[in-house]
Amino acid sequence: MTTSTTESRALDEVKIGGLGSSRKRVEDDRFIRGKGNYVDDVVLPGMLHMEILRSPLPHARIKSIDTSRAWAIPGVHLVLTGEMMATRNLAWMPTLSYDTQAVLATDKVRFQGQEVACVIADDPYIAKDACEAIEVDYEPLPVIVNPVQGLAPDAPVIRDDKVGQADNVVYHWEVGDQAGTDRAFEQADVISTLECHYPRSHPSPIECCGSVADFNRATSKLTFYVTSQAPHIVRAAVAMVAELPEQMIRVISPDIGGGFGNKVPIYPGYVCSILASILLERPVKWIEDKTGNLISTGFARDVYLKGEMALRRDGKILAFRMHTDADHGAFFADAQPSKFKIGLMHSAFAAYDVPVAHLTARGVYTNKAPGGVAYRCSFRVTEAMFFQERMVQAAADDLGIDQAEFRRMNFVADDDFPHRTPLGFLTDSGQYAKCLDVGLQAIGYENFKAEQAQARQRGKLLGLGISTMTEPLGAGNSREYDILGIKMFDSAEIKVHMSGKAIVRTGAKTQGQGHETTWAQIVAHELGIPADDVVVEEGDTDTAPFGMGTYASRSTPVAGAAVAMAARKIRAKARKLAAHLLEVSEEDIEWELGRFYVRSSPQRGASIQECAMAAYSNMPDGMEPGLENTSFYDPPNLTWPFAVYIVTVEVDPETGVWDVLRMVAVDDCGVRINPMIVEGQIMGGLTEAYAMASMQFITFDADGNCVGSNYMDYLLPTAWETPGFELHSEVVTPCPHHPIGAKGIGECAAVGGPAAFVNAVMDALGETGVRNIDMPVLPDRVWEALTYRRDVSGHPPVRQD
Ligand code: MCN
Ligand code: CUM
Repeated sequence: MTTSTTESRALDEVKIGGLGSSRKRVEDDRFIRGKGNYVDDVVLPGMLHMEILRSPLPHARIKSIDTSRAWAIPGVHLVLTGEMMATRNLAWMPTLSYDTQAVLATDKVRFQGQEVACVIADDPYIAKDACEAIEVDYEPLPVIVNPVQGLAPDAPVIRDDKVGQADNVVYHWEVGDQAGTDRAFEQADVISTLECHYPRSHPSPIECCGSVADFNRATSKLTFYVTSQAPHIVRAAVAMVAELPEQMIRVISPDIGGGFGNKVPIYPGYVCSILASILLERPVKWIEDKTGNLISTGFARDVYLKGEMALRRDGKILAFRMHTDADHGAFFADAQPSKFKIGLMHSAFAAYDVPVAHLTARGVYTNKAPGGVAYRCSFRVTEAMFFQERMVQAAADDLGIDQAEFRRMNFVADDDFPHRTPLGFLTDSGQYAKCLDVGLQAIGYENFKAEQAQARQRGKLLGLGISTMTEPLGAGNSREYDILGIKMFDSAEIKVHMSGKAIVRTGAKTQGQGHETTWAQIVAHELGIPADDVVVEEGDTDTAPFGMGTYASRSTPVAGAAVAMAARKIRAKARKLAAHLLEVSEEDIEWELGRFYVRSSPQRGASIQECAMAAYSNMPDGMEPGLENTSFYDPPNLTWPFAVYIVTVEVDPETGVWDVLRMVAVDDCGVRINPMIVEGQIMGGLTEAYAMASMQFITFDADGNCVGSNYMDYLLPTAWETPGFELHSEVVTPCPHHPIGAKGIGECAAVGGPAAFVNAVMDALGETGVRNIDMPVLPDRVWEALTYRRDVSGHPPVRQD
């Protein structure tokens, strides 16, 4: 190829797989061939298998545990009980929220499915049989399945193990300006109210949780394979709980078959497999079964939301107040920033320009599995956005103002960033009204309103629901965000080999999000090394730099930023190497993608690959050899993506069945590294949103039995049930503080989606006076609402006898 001296020789970024390239996911090569390497694929010589005995009762005192029959079964190597764990100070462990959690129950069981004993045997079947041979004598206690029962004055104290715990309250928390909010309510023309329940939901990844612990007595080293979204946190926790020196613990998260938040907490099974391996000096594998996963691992939501909005007649929002009661189950085991007890619930209404607000929150212990925070949510933002958009719709209806118009007039304006929200966040950027306009245009808003009116005359119920969301993604900054005191930041390391190929490692851990593809794209963008020449590795604490892991869509905002920053350090060194190769001073060097050149004669240049070779073979005097660097990135702020989701539905008033007619999604996550992966994230999130809104829940009967511990009761939508989604990507507001302008996207659709579906059904029910149907909006609930013209609550039932 001949080029004139003035013509740029920069590489074509999309062709080398840089930003904006819809590069195919490199990890899929092994996944679609069935060649992934999951925890259950790890097989070590002499490995034993562990199974867990779980409590059938939700609340009971343990009178005795007889393990003699289990020990007698051939092939059984060890039976662990709480009593044995206690001799090593391991019957309880600290949670990631400064609470404690039973590893194996000693005094009481506190939820159905709680871990009571473990058997380690030659194979999982022997271990399971031996679990059934353990005899536990339980004395049943009264059961609490919701916060109302938990807060009753005569309620039994679930956490009687905690010194000074006289009731079932986990915490009281508040934020905002109560007096100012009260004054604003006095000025209101109209006050709108809403109460609803965001039900428990469950991430249900294809792969359950599991671990293989391999303690080697000869080296004193523990190698721990685990399904964790945050392997470095696991290493720290194991060091703390098992009192092993941190340098002797190697945590490896291999391929992960979906996480969705389920794989953030530390589970008793992990701890038991480690202790068993130490005691037996053999590798011990624990793989949770589906029911074990559904019944006992990190749930999400289960929060009661109540709020009021002070409104001026012309539609201006003057203030809001909100109260939430969160059902935390028996242990406060959420992983979340320690300063904020109810996660980032106070992000509610962050997209709206509201002068003053007040939020109170209370956490309550119940006889349910610990949970609250996981499932595609940046720390309870899902509940915050759901309530926000349900409330906004109710307020628009109360005022008789068009729902789209009401949103538009109250949005934070494009030129009003950074914007301080009344509950203390600083949102960074956005074009909210533009996103809304794109969505309304796409759905054909004006036409729909006419169709809806005509349909009503024919007795058909059409509804249109709008939901917006802005989500704080990318914790920290470290000033405000920590988990157990460990500041939230992340890291990346890049090593460029002499041939100009590279390896990137980060402290994040992909579970299906495609980091192996996208981190290489950031390197391609920053250095001009083709993405195919860059391999990405995550999840091994012996090789990866420290990081807080992948959840709350923090990887792109934090670890991704670290990749860009590390690449820039590499480029700075490569520039010196280029100056040396070209025999000019560094000041005379310019950069274009993939190449340095001499400013005065652009045809004289050195490619990044030539610089890499020079780092190993021809460096200037006094320069350290090699081309590697690490960056620790402490973000200045969270990134704030924005989205508008619009759904149209048709409700059959005879049966309550509703069908989605169309769904339009407008997501603005700043610069898209890989547009195809971003679309995949949005479609996956919308599918989960549809599932939560329409069919999915895990509830408990009045006796505390978990309903939904199998896939007959807990429904996952297939491609057959899932509606089609129309995605729009034309609105791009680059994040002003992120090195490549990207914002997180991993959870947006699951966060903002549910309210769009519910709002659509509520809109269809229009003139019935029904204000709320709790999720899942099952046909019988819709029928009940229509037939009896009343709200339908999804609260778990309470025993009447
Ligand atoms: N991306 C991009 N451009 C952007 C933003 C993101 O190309 N502007 C890409 C990223 O590089 C990454 C993916 O999109 O490959 C998601 O990035 P990000 O938003 O940073 O989210 P995380 O990587 O931190 O993933 C976490 C998020 C969470 S918290 C849950 S829960 C969830 C989700 O991701 N779990 C998932 N999506 C999931 N997708 C799959 N397949 N499996 C899970 O378990
Ligand atoms: Cu809250 S689920 Mo994701 O943050 O792993």
